[in-house]
Amino acid sequence: MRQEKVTYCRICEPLCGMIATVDNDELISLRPDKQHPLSKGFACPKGIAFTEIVNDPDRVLHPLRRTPDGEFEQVSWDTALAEIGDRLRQVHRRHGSSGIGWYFGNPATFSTGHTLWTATFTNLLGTPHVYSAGSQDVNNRFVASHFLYGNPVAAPIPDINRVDLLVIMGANPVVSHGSVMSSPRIREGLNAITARGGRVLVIDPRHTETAREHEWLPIVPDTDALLLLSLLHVMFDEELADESRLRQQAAGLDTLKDIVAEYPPETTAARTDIDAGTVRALARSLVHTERAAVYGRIGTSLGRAGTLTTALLDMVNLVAGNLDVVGGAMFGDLGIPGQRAGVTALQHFSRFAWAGRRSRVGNLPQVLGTAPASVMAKEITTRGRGQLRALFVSAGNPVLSVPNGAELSSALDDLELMVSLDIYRNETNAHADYILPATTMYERGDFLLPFQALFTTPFKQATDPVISPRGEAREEWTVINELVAALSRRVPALGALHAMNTVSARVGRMWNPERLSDVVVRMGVGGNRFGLRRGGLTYRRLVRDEPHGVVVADGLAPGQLRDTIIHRDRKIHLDAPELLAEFDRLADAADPRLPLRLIGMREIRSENSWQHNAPMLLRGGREHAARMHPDDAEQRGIAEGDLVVVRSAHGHVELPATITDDIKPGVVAIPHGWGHNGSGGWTRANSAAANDLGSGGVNVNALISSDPGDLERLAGMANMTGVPIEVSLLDTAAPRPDASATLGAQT
Ligand SMILES: Nc1nc2c(c(=O)[nH]1)N[C@H]1C(S)=C(S)[C@@H](COP(=O)(O)OP(=O)(O)OC[C@H]3O[C@@H](n4cnc5c(=O)[nH]c(N)nc54)[C@H](O)[C@@H]3O)O[C@H]1N2
Ligand SMILES: Nc1nc2c(c(=O)[nH]1)N[C@H]1C(S)=C(S)[C@@H](COP(=O)(O)OP(=O)(O)OC[C@H]3O[C@@H](n4cnc5c(=O)[nH]c(N)nc54)[C@H](O)[C@@H]3O)O[C@H]1N2
Ligand code: SF4
Ligand SMILES: [Mo]
Repeated sequence: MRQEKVTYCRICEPLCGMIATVDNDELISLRPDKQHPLSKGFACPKGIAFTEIVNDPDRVLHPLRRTPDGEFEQVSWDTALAEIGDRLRQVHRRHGSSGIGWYFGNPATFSTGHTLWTATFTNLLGTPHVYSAGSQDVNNRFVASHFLYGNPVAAPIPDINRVDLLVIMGANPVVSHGSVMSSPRIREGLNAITARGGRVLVIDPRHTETAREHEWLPIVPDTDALLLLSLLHVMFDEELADESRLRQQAAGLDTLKDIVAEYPPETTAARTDIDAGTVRALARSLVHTERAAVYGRIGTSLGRAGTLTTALLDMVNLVAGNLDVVGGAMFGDLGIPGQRAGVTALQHFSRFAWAGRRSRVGNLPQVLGTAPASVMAKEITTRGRGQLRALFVSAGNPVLSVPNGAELSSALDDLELMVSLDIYRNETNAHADYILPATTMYERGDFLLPFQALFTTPFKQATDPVISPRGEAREEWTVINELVAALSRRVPALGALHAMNTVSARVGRMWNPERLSDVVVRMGVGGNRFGLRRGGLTYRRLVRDEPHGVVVADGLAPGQLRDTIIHRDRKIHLDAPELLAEFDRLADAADPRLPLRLIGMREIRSENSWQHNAPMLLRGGREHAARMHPDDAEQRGIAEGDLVVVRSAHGHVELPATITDDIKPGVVAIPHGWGHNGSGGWTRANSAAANDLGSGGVNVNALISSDPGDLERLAGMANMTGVPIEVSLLDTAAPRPDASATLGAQT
C-alpha cells in the first residue's frame, strides 16, 4: 500500500522537511515538504536523490569479512560480532584500552544515537584514540568558545531573520546550505536581507555562488585574522566602540587594544589585498548598523590559525556591539533548566572541553575528547605504549577527508583489527577486516539533539523511521551496545554499563536514543516538563501531532551571554594566553617556488565523499578540476581543460584545469571528497569525472600535510586552505613520477 510519510532530511544542517513515498516498506521517492514551517517545500538535489542511496545496489546490506585474498565475504551478524569481540579482547589484553580507537565521520553527527553511544563507549573505555571529522571542520569553534566563554559548545549564530548587514567570511551558504547554523531556505534568507534594504557582503577568495548574488570582497586566503584585527583596530582607533559596555562584558580589553594597535588596515592591506579605505568603511558600518553580524565557517577554520581567527570573529561582533543582540550574532539555547550547570559539570568532570589529554604523537590537545585525525596514521605506526592497534570507523571516509590519505591507507593495513560501520564500501573501509551495514537516516527515527541550539528560528522536529532497515542493516548504537558487552569483563566501566543494560533489557526499559531525546524534548522550550506543563511537547507528541515540526519561538532570544559564559567572572575573556601565543602563526608563509594558494570548495551535487554514486547527482556528467584565474593560467601556458600537475610541499595531484574569472588571481580551488580509485565499492563514483588520466577524481588532501608540526596548535585543525602550491602543465609524454596519481588519489 502506497503511503506518504512526513519526515526530514539529515544530510546537512538545515534538516529540510521531506515527504517520503513508501510502498510496501520500500522507499519509492522523496519530495520536499510544503508544510514544513521553515523549509516550506524546499529541498536540494542531494536530498531528493537520497532515494537512490537508500536503494543503491552498491550499498552494504550484510556484515562483510575480509578474506585472506583481500576480498570481502558475507557473514552473519552473530559471526561478525563474535569474532570482533574475540579480537577486540585480544587487543585489549595486549595493549589495554589505549590500543583501541574510533573515528566517527560527519554523518554520525546527524544521528543522536550514533553520537551519544560513540561518546559514551569511548569515554568509558577511556581511550585517547578518539578522532572525528571535527579537526577538519569545526573543532576550532569549540576551542575558541572554550577560551572566550569557558563554554566549548557556545556558538554564536547570525540572526538571519533580522540582520541588516551580514558579512560572510569563508562560507558559501548558497551551496552548503549553511553550517554551524540550521537555517532552511538560507538562500532566500540572504536575499530577504537585501530585499529589506540591508547588505550581504561575502569575503572570499572565490566569486562563489553566494558572492554572485551579493557583494563580493576578494581576500588572499588565510589572511582573515589580519582583516579582523584591522577591523578591531579601526573600531578602537576611531573610538567607535562603546568601552564602558565592553568593560562590563569582557575581561582583557586593554590587552586586546594593545595588540590591535599594531594592525592598522594600512599595513595589513599588503597581505589581505583589501585596501584600508574599504576596511575602515566596513568597521564603521558594522558599528553603526543597528543589526549587523560577521559570520565565518570553513574558510576561516582551515587556515593556520583557525582558533584565533574564529575568536577574532566573535571579538569583532562583540566590539561592534553585535554580540547577543537582536539581528547580530546570537546564542541559541535548548531552554533546559540547569543547562549551564550541566556544561560546567562536564567541563570539570570529564575530558570534555580542551586539552584534557594531549596526543601521544605531536602532543596536541584533545577537543571535546577527540584528538586531531591528522595524527591517526602516525598513532597507528608509531610503536610504544599507547599505540593504536584496533580502529573502528563509523560514517567516515578519512582516507579521502583527512590530510595525506596515502599515509593513512598504508597505516590502516598495519592495524590488528579494523572495523567499519557504514552504508557503503569506501576508500577507507577497503582496509577493514569487517564492514558492518548501517541504516540510512530513513531507516531510523530521530530528534537531532546537536542541532537544537543552532536553528536561526528555534524549531523542533522528530521522526519515526519511514522504512525498516534494508537487508541486515542495524543502527550504530545497537552495535555499540554489543561492543560494550564484548568488553564488559575487561573494562569495569563498560561492565557496569553492560550490567545496567542487561537489567533494563529484562524489565523492557532499555535506554535508546528516543528515550534520551524524549527527556530533552520534555525539559526544553515548549516541553511538557514531565507533566508540569499540560499539553507540552514529548517526543511522541512531536511525531504524532507535529510531524512537520514546530516553531517554538519567533526568534532567537537576546541577552543569553551571562548564562552562556561559564568563566567565574561571567565575562568574555579576550586575552587567553593560548590565543595570544597564536599570533606568530599569522606570519606570511610565502615560498617563491610555490606562489599560488590552494583553497577548497563544495559542490551542490556532492556531500563530501559519499554521494558520487547516485545517478541523479551524476546527471550531465561531472568533472573534477582545478579552478584557476586566466592570468595565472596564461603565465603557465595552461588552457581550458588542460591536464595539470598541482604540487605542494607535501604531495601532488594531476587533474584538468578550468579557467575562470570567478577566482582571485593567485588562488586555485579544488573540491575535496574525490579520489575514488576503485578501492571502494562505488561502481558509479569510481567511473565518474572521467578524463584522459582516469576517473573518480583526485584526492586533494594529498596536497595537505599530516605532520603534527603543520597542524593548527589549539584545535589540531588540518591546514587545508591557503596552502602554498604551484600548478604546471602536465607533460603527458614524460615518465610519470607516481603511477598511482593517474588513478585519482594517492590512496
Ligand atoms: N552541497 C554540499 N553541501 C554541504 C557539504 C558538501 O560537501 N556539499 N558539506 C557540508 C559540510 S560537512 C560542511 S562543514 C559545510 C561547510 O559549509 P561552508 O563553510 O559554507 O562551505 P564551503 O563551501 O566549504 O565554504 C567555504 C568558503 O570559504 C572560502 N575560503 C577558502 N579559504 C578561505 C580563506 O582563507 N578566507 C576566506 N574568507 N574564505 C576562504 C571558499 O572559497 C568557500 O567559498 O557544508 C555542508 N554542506
Ligand atoms: N580538503 C578538504 N578536506 C576536507 C574538507 C574540506 O573542506 N577540504 N572538509 C572536511 C569536513 S567539513 C568534513 S565534515 C569531512 C568529512 O569527512 P568524513 O566524514 O570522514 O567523510 P565523508 O565523505 O563525509 O564520509 C561519510 C561516510 O559515512 C557513510 N554514511 C553515510 N550515512 C551514514 C549513516 O547513516 N551511518 C553510517 N554508519 N555511515 C553513513 C558514507 O557512506 C561515507 O562512507 O571532510 C573534511 N575534509
Ligand atoms: S539542503 Fe539538501 S541535503 Fe541539506 S538538509 Fe536540505 S535537502 Fe537535505
Ligand atoms: Mo563538515
